[in-house]
Amino acid sequence: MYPNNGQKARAWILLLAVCCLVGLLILPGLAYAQDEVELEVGDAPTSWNSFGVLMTAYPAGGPLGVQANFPVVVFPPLPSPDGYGMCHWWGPSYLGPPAGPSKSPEWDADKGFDADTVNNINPVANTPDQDGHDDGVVFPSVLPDCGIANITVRGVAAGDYYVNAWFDWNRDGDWNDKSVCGCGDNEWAVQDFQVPAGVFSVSIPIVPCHPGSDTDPVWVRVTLSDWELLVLWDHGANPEYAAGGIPSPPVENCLDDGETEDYYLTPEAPPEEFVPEWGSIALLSSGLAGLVGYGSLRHRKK
Ligand SMILES: [Ca+2]
Ligand SMILES: [Ca+2]
Ligand SMILES: [Ca+2]
Ligand SMILES: [Ca+2]
Repeated sequence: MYPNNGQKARAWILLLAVCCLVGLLILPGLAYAQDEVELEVGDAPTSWNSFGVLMTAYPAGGPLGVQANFPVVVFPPLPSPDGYGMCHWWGPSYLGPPAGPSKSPEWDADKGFDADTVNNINPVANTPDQDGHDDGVVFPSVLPDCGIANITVRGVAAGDYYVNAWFDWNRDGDWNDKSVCGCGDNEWAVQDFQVPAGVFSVSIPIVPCHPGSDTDPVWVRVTLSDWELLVLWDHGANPEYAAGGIPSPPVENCLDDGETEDYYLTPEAPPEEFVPEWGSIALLSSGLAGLVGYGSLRHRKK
């Protein structure tokens, strides 16, 4: 015996009511659970934010020059081309001086709870770089183009942990580019540099690259975690990790423990080297020749 139209309609209404009830019960629970999460995330600018407005990478804070596309926001409506914002589950390890506290929790980069009282970035005001405790990395004042520079990274690790770092060498607002100057590091410049358990301070060599000027500002991300990103990257299966982001779904892929610090660096110009010009060399040569000639004349007169 087949149900008539009236019975079918009632069945559909009942199914709809059950779905609504389940939704009403589950969704607030999920939202509550998400809002309760305490993470540690970065504070570089990104146009892939919760407000759908463009942010500026260079110059930081605008006016709009180079658009920022860094993976920063953990729960954006649309992920960046390099995935979701790098994030860490809360834990005891951090970048910074051992006395601490050297990191602060937040729910996301641009909305919700933040222990610093301001969010890490304010997309509407085009203001990045507001996370507290960016205190774990010392950069040299000069980053020599295609030379070697050493960054000092200090912190506290609950075991054998790893430091990763990205530099936006070509200044295009992301950290996903390969070798830019043909002289060494790609933008994933430090890959799983292992640091010892406990209080650590390490010097890590990098090869900087400046396609424009040596003093062009550059956004840098430095991350500490017990996860090896080369393993997570998995030969390119998860390219987001190579570009400072994480794949979807975001929270499940957040790194355990550790911290991410984002920096807006403005390197100083390298000291000028003395390189004599050809005109000076010719003048010096003729002067020396004249002296030699005068000396030989005097010698013959004696
Ligand atoms: Ca820190
Ligand atoms: Ca920062
Ligand atoms: Ca914060
Ligand atoms: Ca780049």
